[in-house]
Amino acid sequence: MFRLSRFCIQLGFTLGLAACIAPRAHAAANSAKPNIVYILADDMGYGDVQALNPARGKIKTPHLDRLASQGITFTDAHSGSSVCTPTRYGLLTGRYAWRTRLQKSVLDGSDDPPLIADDRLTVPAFLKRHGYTTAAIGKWHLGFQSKLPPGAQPVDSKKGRTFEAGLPVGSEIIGGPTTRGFDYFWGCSNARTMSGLIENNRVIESLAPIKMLPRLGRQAVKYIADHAAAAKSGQPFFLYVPLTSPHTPILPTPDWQGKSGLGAYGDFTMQTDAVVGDVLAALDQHGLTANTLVIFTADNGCSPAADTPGLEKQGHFASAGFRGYKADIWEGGHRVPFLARWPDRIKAGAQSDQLTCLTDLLATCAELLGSPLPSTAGEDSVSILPALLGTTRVPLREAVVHHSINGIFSIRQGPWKLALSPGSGGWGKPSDAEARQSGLPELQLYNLATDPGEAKNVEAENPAIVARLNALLTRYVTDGRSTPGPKRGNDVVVSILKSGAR
Ligand SMILES: [Ca+2]
Repeated sequence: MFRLSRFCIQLGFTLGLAACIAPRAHAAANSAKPNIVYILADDMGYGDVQALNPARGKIKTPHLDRLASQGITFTDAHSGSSVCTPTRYGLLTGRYAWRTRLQKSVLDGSDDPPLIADDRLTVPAFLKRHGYTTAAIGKWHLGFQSKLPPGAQPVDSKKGRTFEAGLPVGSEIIGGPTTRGFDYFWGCSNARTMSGLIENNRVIESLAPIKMLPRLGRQAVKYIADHAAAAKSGQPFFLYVPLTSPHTPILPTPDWQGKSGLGAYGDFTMQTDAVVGDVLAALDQHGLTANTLVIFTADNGCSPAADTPGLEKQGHFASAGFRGYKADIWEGGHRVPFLARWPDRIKAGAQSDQLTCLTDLLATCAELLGSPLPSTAGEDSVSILPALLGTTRVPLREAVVHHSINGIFSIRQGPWKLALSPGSGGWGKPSDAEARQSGLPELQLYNLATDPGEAKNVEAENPAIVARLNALLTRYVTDGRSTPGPKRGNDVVVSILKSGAR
């Protein structure tokens, strides 16, 4: 639907068909701009949300369950990648991260040049153009560089810098979130190599990881309190909250330890749910709930670092029966919880099986504000607004491209999913090397409608489908975009087949 609208707009501008865009502009003008709160959990499986996995989920998530019951649940939503950095790039830019220099894995965490080019339109930059105040509170993990304060001595022998201990207080952050569309940033680089606690472009404190999650929650609540009055008098906010949990280090604070009865990961996930509850309570307290679009999702699936075999033995299946976990090309790597609530516009208790990708935020915001994107932005972004509002059940996306930690591609269209590797493409068993050793085919084709667990590879029986999906993926790569519009370049040469594949 939006592909058509977007085409319509482009056509409208080209041929002067004003009637083509009038209905959308009219619709946007009639509704107040909502605040947008986007909460991104780090390494949380589809099955970690109780409401999404009633049969095989054992972790209590009352606040996420409430969000689901008050809004819409998407059952076929995907992170752009099976790992952190590339998903975050796609979320904020509407472009698949495999079009950048990052062809696999993640950024190091500190002192990596920013992955988002300084002239690229981001979601917060777009929203700022439309009167929004913007903030990111949490884990950035999209690169920045740093300048140590005068007199500071590097202590890390590996890189000649101080990263393991955190950047010294007073260090300057260069190319960070406040240069990529955010008015305000409070948080850290990533969850593993702590950069120190950063406010805007300055390290303000060395960091004790165990305190990070509750502090992030308090900071998000404070932001809502500080901006409530302005929001009610016409200046909406966009608050992006990329949480550091339940990613490693899995460190629930003492008041949460033992709560789940499933070990540290269960406790930490419950604490994560409680932080979401605190944010929802702040919106209630300040009278902002009705006109705030809250989205909750995750940057990739549950990590094996959560001790997934141990959780499974206790009856908790973090991928809810989907195959694999974080890093893999299988569904457990990238099918994520996706809940959206906006009481003024979204029907409570709704469900949608729309195929969507986290890259879709930018185009969704564009349609929401009735303001078309330039052709140089959001090359892989499709508006899901009609699905959010329940005005269509027609598929909005032609297809979604998935990507694993090892840079393995997969493409999904309708029920069909083609993966260009013989194994997991990540950490799951069999790895691609192991799969090759045991003679498994170089390609995997699954029909997710009949085989959601990706148990039966049917590539040999369906050569026409394999060829069609391969051709579509190739076109998306070579066109530099997967949405209608002029061809664009990728930042590097993108190799569709990784080493060893045919
Ligand atoms: Ca992650």
